[in-house]
Amino acid sequence: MTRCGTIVLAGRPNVGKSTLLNALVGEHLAIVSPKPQSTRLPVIGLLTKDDTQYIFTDSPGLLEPEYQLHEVMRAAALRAIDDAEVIAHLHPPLPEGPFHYDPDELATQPMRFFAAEFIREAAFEQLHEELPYSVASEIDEFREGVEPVYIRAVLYVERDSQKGIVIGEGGRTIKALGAAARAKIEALLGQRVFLDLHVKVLPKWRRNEPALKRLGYAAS
Ligand SMILES: Nc1nc2c(ncn2[C@@H]2O[C@H](COP(=O)(O)OP(=O)(O)O)[C@@H](O)[C@H]2O)c(=O)[nH]1
Ligand SMILES: [Mg+2]
Repeated sequence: MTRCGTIVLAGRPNVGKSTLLNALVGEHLAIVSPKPQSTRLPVIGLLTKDDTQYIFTDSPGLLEPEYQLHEVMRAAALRAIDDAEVIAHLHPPLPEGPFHYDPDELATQPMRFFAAEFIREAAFEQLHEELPYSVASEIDEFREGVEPVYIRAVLYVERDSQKGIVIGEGGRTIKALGAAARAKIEALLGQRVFLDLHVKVLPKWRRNEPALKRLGYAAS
């Protein structure tokens, strides 16, 4: 059995589509230029490896047409995109400029955010069906400079019946969930944590705009 498919190389002018086509087939087929709009018609390069045949299609850059030739180039590019099984969308290189963050930094959001997220991650691991989707978490207090770090958090559910399930028999479920969340927070923080986790009902918070806002899910 053999496999065969078309991969179109698409994107804005001058992002290196033709250069990539040539590199993929190992031959200079498509013209390359530092000046944009050098490719006017699709150029097909074939690569057959074992039982697989790749039909690479170089395409004119997607631009706002200014004259008739541009219209033809754009139409040819769109047709090639339409015909392909795979679209390789080439982007311009991410912009030149100074780093925004210290090279040693790993994340940009505060520890409180990750603490709340890891409580939800534990909920996704340990609760089932609709329940993880009804869970939200909020950090009420995050006290650093103490050993262990003290975190008081609330795990919200939408209904009383859900609260019962999350707490579990004799508090077993919330205890296991809290222990898992604490381990995740400790791993990122690199410090021991006391996680004081409470379960509360915030009725239908998923459909309630003020509640969504308060939980940090504001649309804007
Ligand atoms: N620095 C750098 N230049 C590239 C790369 N790929 C293409 N170029 C250059 O970018 C310019 C435009 O390349 P071209 O393949 O004609 O782009 P196309 O318009 O998307 O087909 C040419 O001067 C290439 O030599 C790359 O990976 N790195
Ligand atoms: Mg080109």
